[in-house]
Amino acid sequence: MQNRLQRLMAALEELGADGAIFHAVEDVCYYSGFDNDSLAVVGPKGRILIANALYFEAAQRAAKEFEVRSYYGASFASVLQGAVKDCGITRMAYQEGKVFHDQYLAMEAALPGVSFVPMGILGQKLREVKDETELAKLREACRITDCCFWELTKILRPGVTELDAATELQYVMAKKYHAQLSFETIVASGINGSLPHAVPSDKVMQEGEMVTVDFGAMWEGYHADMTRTYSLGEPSAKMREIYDIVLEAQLAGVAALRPGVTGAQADAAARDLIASRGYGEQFVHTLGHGVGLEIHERPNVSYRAADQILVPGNCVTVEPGIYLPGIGGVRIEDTCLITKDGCEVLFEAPKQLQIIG
Ligand SMILES: [Mn+2]
Repeated sequence: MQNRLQRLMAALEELGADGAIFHAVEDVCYYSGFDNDSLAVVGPKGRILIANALYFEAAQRAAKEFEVRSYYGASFASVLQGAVKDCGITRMAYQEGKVFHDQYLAMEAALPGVSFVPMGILGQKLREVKDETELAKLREACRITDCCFWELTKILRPGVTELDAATELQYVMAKKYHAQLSFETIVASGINGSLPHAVPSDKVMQEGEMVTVDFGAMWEGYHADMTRTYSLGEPSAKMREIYDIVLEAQLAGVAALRPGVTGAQADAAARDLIASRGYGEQFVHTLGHGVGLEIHERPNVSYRAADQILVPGNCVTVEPGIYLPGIGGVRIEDTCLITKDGCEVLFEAPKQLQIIG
């Protein structure tokens, strides 16, 4: 935490601020260790967590580097005033993308004499490179997700609904692995596979269909993100064709990941391959995204990210897909860590087509 707070203070100085207030729970957690309803105020003279009274003691236990104050029995404005003053802040960076307009107006009214500096992407940028503590949690999230890949080979069956499969996976993840879901599981079978972010339905999975499952475990606040497409029995020739192309593109994307490469270059490695096989228009999203305390965070691995240079310690997904309305879809996704000279895929689950039954 000390190291994170030092990097923050240096970045704030560059921004022209002498302190900051964090509203986003991921950032509050990153600097304080506490991951619930609270605001983190950090300045040259102190660090104060303003917590809802319901979480006062929990915040004290978790946030060892912060003084915790509750606003129980006092006005929020007066507690905020006191905290900003005691932290010695006169030019306060704030998360303009995370604050509701009424919260901003209340801050402004409570803090006359304090100038407000929009933080931009500074908050997220400081979380782009994962430290060892974070990597241990990410690895555990990925290990559990790997186990769930095998659980899915038992859960997915012709005759089972998408919703039942998603519910079963969620139960196993909680009961057997004591993990939370990274996000709502996607189970998309047959023609539903053409919806990249399908919501599991009461559609019954059929023999001969492919099923795309996008899922992940969350461990101590850190998210894993995996997608595999399974086949219930022998797939059609068309689905087999697109599976093979997506797999080839996914491997090309992973192979492109190394320090110095831009998000756009990594994206192009997979996208160009899919386009060369005639399915460029059917790969409708970016190659991947950063993962960590948020399921989607920086760095971006996207055709739009020509200025995003990957460095060791970045943790990103590689997830090309092909989506054919009325036929189906395939997506294959790994969570990867950028290393000194390449990348490490944090999953061991196979990517060859798993034919179930
Ligand atoms: Mn993803």
